[in-house]
Amino acid sequence: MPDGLIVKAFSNFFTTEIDGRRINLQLPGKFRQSGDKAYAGDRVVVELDGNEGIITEILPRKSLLQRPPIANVDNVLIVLSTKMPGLSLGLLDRLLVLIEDENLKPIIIINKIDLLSELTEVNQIIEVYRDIGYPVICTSALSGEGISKLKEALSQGITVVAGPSGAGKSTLLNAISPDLNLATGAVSKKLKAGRHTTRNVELLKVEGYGFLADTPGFSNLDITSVAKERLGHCFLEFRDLSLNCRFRGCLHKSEPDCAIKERVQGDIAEWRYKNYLSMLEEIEEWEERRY
Ligand SMILES: Nc1nc2c(ncn2[C@@H]2O[C@H](COP(=O)(O)OP(=O)(O)O)[C@@H](O)[C@H]2O)c(=O)[nH]1
Ligand SMILES: [Mg+2]
Ligand SMILES: [Zn+2]
Repeated sequence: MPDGLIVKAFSNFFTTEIDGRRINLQLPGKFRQSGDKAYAGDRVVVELDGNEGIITEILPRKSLLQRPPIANVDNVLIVLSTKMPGLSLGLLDRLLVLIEDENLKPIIIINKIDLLSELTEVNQIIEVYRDIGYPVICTSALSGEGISKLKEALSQGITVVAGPSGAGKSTLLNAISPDLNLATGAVSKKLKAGRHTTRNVELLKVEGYGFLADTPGFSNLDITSVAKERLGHCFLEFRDLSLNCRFRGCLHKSEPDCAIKERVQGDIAEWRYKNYLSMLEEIEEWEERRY
């Protein structure tokens, strides 16, 4: 039996790509009864009968992103812009926490660099994230600057694009592959409003780069699903340092001899620590209300 990749999930219908062909399949009731679901990004074994068929097996998945629901994501592109909307480090750090919590590998893109008279305005920020270990690429979807670097950084597989509305996600994807012809600007806002109401996901095939999901991606930036003990782990530069905290399970807040607090402004950027504290507070408040 052939296997295929689900590229589109719409209620119980799954558009599946099998040897370059697209076939609409349904998930038999026995899966639903056992609570197994299928998602865009899943590899499935199918039983074909002409142009129809059924899914007989969902192959083991490496990962499952919750919002948007996509299985087996290989890359996450975080697209921010220098201006319109301005660079929000709070949003960036939140996205990074969600991505680290899912054990995914992000690429940070700072788009609209054509709107800066000098790159020095963002250089310090870029250095901080590069030192942590994140790839950062500066682009202008308008002038084409950085697009070839971005293409090089994209590996095969499934790529999800995240970031605030208006940062240039769709314009960048069009620059990578003009065939995509995605709606940009004001037009896309209307489309998005419609799309938000559904949980349908579509993976777009990009010749040479696998599949891209241009969803409102991580539009719900709720971090309360992250356990407070795990939050520090989602700040990569805290990981090794926190071994030197006096207490195991130190939350780096008010504990004595905290190695993280000691390094703020040194190895740790002040805004990263502040963003950590405000997320921690949010998680603690949510946990208190819950119990
Ligand atoms: N100046 C400038 N404008 C851009 C750039 N990339 C996108 N835009 C504009 O920003 C607006 C929003 O872009 P869009 O791709 O729809 O953003 P999305 O909501 O993230 O998908 C559009 O009017 C684009 O033309 C860029 O690199 N430089
Ligand atoms: Mg868009
Ligand atoms: Zn500590």
